[in-house]
Amino acid sequence: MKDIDLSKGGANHQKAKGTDDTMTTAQGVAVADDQNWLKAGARGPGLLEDQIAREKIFHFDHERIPERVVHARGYGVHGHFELKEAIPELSRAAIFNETGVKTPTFTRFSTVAGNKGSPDLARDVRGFATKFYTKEGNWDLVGNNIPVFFIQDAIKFPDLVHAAKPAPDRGFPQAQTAHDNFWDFISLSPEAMHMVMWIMSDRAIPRSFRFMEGFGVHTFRLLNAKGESHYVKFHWKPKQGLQSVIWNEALKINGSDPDFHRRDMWDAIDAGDFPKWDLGIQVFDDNFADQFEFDILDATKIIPEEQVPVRIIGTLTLDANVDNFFAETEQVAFCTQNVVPGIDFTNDPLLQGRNFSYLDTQLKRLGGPNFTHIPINAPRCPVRHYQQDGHMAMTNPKGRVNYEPNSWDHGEGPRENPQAGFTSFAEKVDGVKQRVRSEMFADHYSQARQFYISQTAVEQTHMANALTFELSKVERADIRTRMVGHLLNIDDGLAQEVADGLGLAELPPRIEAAREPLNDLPASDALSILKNGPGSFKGRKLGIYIAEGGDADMVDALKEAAKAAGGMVEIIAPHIAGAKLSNGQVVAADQKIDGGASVLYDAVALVMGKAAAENFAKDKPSIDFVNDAFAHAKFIAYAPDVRPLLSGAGVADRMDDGFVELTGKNMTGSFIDKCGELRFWQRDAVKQD
Ligand code: HDE
Repeated sequence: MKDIDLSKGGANHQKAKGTDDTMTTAQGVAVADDQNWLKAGARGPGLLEDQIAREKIFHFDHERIPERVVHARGYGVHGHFELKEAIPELSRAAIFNETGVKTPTFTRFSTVAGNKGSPDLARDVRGFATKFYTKEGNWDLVGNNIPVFFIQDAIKFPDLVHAAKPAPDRGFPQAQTAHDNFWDFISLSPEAMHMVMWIMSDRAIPRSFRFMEGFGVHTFRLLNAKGESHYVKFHWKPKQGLQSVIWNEALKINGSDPDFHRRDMWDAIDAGDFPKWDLGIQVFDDNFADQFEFDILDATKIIPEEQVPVRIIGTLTLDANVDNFFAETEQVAFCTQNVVPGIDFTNDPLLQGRNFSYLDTQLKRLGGPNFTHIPINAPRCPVRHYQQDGHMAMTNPKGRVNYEPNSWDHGEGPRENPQAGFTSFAEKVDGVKQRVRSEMFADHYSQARQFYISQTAVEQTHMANALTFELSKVERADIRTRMVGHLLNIDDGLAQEVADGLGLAELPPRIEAAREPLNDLPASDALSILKNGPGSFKGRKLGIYIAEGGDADMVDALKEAAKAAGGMVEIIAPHIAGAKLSNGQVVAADQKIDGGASVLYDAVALVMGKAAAENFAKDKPSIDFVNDAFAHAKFIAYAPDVRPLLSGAGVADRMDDGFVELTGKNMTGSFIDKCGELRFWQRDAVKQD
């Protein structure tokens, strides 16, 4: 048979040059041919004997582990935590006492409802879980970007998650709550109403993981060296400021770049723009707990920052992307039960259930009890015990002894240490064994209302729109009206707006509240995103749409101004090869116009020659680019020659102060300054009929 050279036509079967680059099997045996299964003749059947091919296929077949039952879609990054202020009076944990020490961390951000491959901009809670590899063992702070939760007792979690996830018969909808089952469950669970306000707010569609807060949610305890306890709530405050997108934008981002959040994080870290969060603590005692309006064990309630200020004690910096997504992000195993001496649990019934669930889930996902041997989960401090064996054991002890007490190791093996060891708070507990919830948990509306009245008018409008959108996807009218009945306990105006949005002829009856809501809780500025924006363009992205004949100096000036403000720039052009500008130079593009939708940028600039602008005035992707930027209240800078495109997009006679005409290079600085406000909200607030 003729020997055909397969390397022709692109096939590149490069041969090893020496032993170092020789491919081997998993058993270390050198591979001679990685292209062809062993066959009986060139056109004959494959032979079962081919141990090399079978090993390769066998391993491939087992590449997947079960995805997380919730929070499947996630993105992990390495970093470190540095304590700024020691708190020995509150906690004996080393991580809270050694200032200046950099404790390594791994943080995984996630959505909750969607599968592993679902889009990043689903309306959803975001997980914010951090593993601190402290010198006293691993501490996992497994929180969310919303400080409250849907339910009060862990026994309801499977119902909540079943209702939110795809219906069991049809297997959809994916990664969204806009469907009957979710709102059916919610409308029958008044305890969810506070959380509902948060997920219907723009908190559930963050612009980036970098621009959102994090919360430990539950009340935990801090224990000092004397064993004294203080209650604590943990907060992550992003140094980057808060920012979210608009719902219509989220829908389009999911199509334009379903990996928007993970790409954003990867790019920022890759560019050396390391995101940082301050760790804050709200600390209080039994006296406060006794006089607080709600039960501090109830995870559907916050403690307003005005009542207990957040004290900043340290900073988390995320500074390294993973080397391998599977090994790190997929295999990381967070457990709420992972605490170190000096941190302890409370009787929050949600936290208590979680302490069971996470360990159990890791056993299923990682296949055995030795998941702490996987590098991403392994503590970075000495580990000494007599646990042994099991699937994939990597660190079995040497020698004869595997129990204690024993007479073999002369007292040198691992032994308990009452001083250094973990001790629980000596809380007095007594009670009647029963399935109940504390009566104090029964107020479901007061803080929902407090959240709503703390928002700006723009944010309130977004909430009403979100509720209307979601409930309009609900087929059953009784579920829709039941939800409006709940809203009447929160805010009459909101209920009316949603009822109007749904086209209800009249308001339904108010749902009877288990406990009369308090209508006088004051507004809290900390609850609004817009009141906590960054005031700068740092870490944000400008999209410059260029085309033939555009002013080259202007493009450079825009780039410089954005970079000077700490922002990033992408060039969009009619072709990926770029566009020839006024100086005859071709500037390469990062995106072709139909792949670089304006939803991917925080602000946009348009720089092209007149002929090009006239040409693209009829081009659908170009029109969408302008229209979306306009509709999403973005700041838009344009060279005077670009007016024909603005006319073609129908915005030329609707230009407002969110537009900046680039009449000279000096305009670029003031444009980027404006962009620091992130959006021109006056445009968004205009109600369209
Ligand atoms: Fe989770 N949750 N959860 N959860 N959760 C999981 O653990 C669970 C809850 C949170 O990036 C699972 O490893 C129960 C609240 C995050 O890997 C599972 C209850 C909060 C992550 C589980 C809750 C969270 C999870 C699935 C009700 C915010 C992702 C995979 C009592 C404070 C961690 C896994 C990561 C993951 C159970 C409620 C946050 C099944 C039973 C409240 C950030 O164990």
